[in-house]
This record gives sequence, structure tokens and C-alpha cells, in this order.
Amino acid sequence: MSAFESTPEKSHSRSAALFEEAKRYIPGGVNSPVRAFRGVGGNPLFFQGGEGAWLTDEDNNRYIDYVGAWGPLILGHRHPAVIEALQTQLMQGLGYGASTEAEVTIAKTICKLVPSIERVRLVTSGTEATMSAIRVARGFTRRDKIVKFEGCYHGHVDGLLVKAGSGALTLGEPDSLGVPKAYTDLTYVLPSNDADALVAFFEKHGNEIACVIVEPIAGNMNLVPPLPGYLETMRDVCTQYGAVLIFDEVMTGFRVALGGAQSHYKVTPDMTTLGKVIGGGLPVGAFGGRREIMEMVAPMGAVYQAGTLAGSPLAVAAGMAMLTAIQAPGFYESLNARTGTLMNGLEERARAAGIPFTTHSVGGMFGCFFSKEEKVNTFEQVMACNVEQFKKYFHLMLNRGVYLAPSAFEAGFVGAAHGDREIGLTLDAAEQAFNTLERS
Ligand code: KE4
Repeated sequence: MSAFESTPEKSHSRSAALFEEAKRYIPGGVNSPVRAFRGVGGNPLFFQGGEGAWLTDEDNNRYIDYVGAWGPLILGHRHPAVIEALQTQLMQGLGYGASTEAEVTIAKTICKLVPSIERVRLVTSGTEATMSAIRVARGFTRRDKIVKFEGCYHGHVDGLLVKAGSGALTLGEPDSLGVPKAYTDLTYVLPSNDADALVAFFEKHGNEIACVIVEPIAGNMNLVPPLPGYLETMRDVCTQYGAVLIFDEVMTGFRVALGGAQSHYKVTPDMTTLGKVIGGGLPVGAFGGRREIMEMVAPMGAVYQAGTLAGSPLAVAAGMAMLTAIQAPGFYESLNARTGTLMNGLEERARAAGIPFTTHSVGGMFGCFFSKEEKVNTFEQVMACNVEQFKKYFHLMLNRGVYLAPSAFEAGFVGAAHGDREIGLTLDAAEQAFNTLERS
């Protein structure tokens, strides 16, 4: 088929029917907003299963999957080692509300792979991890105010659903109904990737700050890596003013390198939050860090935190199978190479079609931008991208069997199951898509 022939529209009738029924029982018909396709238009897909790098929807359409359940499935769908670990655990039990050897094993593994984590506590989502880490940082410093950055997302914690204040005001404003102003009055929102603004802020407020929480590689405003020196500056000001530096590695942990973004950039935080990959696709989050900080956590210390299903034997079994597999020699070199091949191929094809397009990638994470910028490095530049062009591209790719994140503000994920065939098919689909888009 030539690069210019359009492919027949896929039928999504069963997904559409399920969506109508879902809306009768679930707000917006989905259990998490981004799944509703409001960022790209049209009805969301409902999926029946996955295998390797491939997803099958309820209308039996198959797609190469670059969402990977939003990051956890770095080995692809239904990896044999994960399935086997789950089957073995299923024969033992689903959970006890008491401790298991597996929790010791995964804690030891996390502390080994991320040396800045001397003590770690498992929870059941990234949100719980960031919420708990902030509480511990406040307990450790006896300070209340926190700093986050525009464009970074850390889960739906009240004090983090905050958008930048107007003008010079760095105090945040609620970014969701139901979040009391009193919460956001404790949250400063600073511009992303701006070391000068960070230093100036800390010179004025540094002694008030309990913690700074940052996605070391922003993955929730599409993918925007830190500018050279930015994380180092953040580390320095936190040390200077006694603020706890929290790297939210829920998405980047074990995704960009075996030791996460902190090992990739060689900047050591005081605390780290994790999720996604460490659960192997099941609900797991974690927060951890320096021993003296983590010993504040109940029952050892006075900062309370708890969870019925924390350390679930099933979730830990899946997570441990994944953490074992990613330690294979050459795993990340191979992942980096495949992501790089995909990004270079997309840029080449967009350039040949005269479409303004640029990418970022780190390890198995990538970001694609319909932008005239050489590289997109700030929240403002992300917001200036051509979102309408992305929406058309998303649907052109979907109709050619490639499932991208349904939002111009999300990162994409390459996993070990994306082989040469999947990358080649993706680039063929992209060539057709770029040649169909209007040159803007
Ligand atoms: P969860 O509570 O959704 O497990 O994790 C929250 C979270 C925390 N920190 C970072 C850096 C994250 O990326 C996330 C969640 N990521 C989104 C994807 N951008 C999850 C997808 C969704 O919200 O449905």
C-alpha cells in the first residue's frame, strides 16, 4: 500500500456501545479522566486484552500500544515471567493484611537499585506515595509550605491540584473544585526548568519550605527533560535551606534507567516516590529516602501512614518479576536504542512531509510535539504546540493500528516488547499520517 492510500475506517461500535452504558454508572464513563479521549476527541476505546506490544479492543482491532497502561508495562502485556509469578502466588493466597517475605525482598531490591532510598514504604498508588512523602517531609522539617512546578503532576493530592497563581504571585490557586484555598495557600508553584526563578524564590522563602516535589523528567506535560544544571541547582538550594528534595519517579523510576532519573542525571534526592513499573501492572506505589527521614513514619515515628492492601502479595509478585527482568544485562541499552530509532524515524518523516515536529526521549519514555521549536523545554512552549494537529495525528495513527496516549500533554512509552517489526509498522503509519496532515 502506498504511503498515501488511506486505510478503511476501523469499526469501534462495541467500544461505543460500552461507553454509552458505562456513562450510566461511572462519571464520564471512565475510571480515570484521561481515558475518556477528551484530549483528542471521539469516543474512548474499550480493550479486551493485550499481548506483548499489542492491544486488542472490543471490536477486535489490534494496535501497537505506546501507552503501556501509562508506564507500568515496560516488558509489554502478559510477560511470561509476570504471569508465572502471579499464578504461583495465586496458589498461595491473595493477601493477609500481615507481612510477607516478598515485601522484604522487594524493599531490599528497591533499596539496592535506588541507593538514595535507605528505607521504603509500599502503598497502592502513585498518589498515595506523593501524598505520604509530603506528609513525612513536613513532619521531618516541622515546616508546612511546599513547592511544586507548573506542568508537573503528582497524582490527585489536594495540596498538589494547584495551578500557578496569577502574575508574580507564586502561591498556587486550586486547580480543581473541592480543593480548599487553605490547602493551596501552602503550595508554591514555580515555573518549570527555570533555575533562576528557583534560586530567587529560595532566597526569599527558603526557610519556610518543607519540601520541593518535582518530576525529574516532566512526563505529564508531554515529555520535557530538565535543562542542564536545573536539577543540580534544585539539589543545592534544598540542601542550603534545609528543604527535603522529593523526586517523583512514579513514571521515570525504572523507566528511564535502572536507577531512575536520579541515576541518569546523577542528582540525589532526599526522598523518592515510585509506582507503575514496581507493580508490574498491579496497584503498587512506594515512597522512600534517607533513613533519618523515613524513620519518622509510623509505627517507628510520629508521621502516620497506613494501607489495607499495602504490599499486596499479588502486586508484589508481579512487581518483583518485572524488577528482576529489567536487571538483565543490556536491557536499557536496547530500550534506549529502540526509542531513539522511533524518534529519529518520526522526525525524518515529519521533516520530509514539511510538518513542524520535534521530539524528546529518555530511556523508554518519549514526547512528540507539533511545534516549530527546535526543542520544547518549557511549559509555555508545550502550551504553544499545535494541539489540533496532534488530535488529527492521533486519529490517523489510531486508524492505522497505532495507539498513542490520547492527549497532547502525555508522554509515550516504548517497552521491551516493541521490536523492529512494531517500530517499522509505526513509522510506516506515521509517514502516511504526516503526508495526510496539512502543513501549518
Ligand atoms: P497514580 O495515583 O495515578 O497511580 O499516580 C499518580 C502519579 C504520580 N506521579 C506521576 C509522575 C504520575 O505520572 C502519576 C500518574 N500518571 C498518570 C499519567 N500521566 C496516570 C494516568 C491517569 O491519570 O489515568
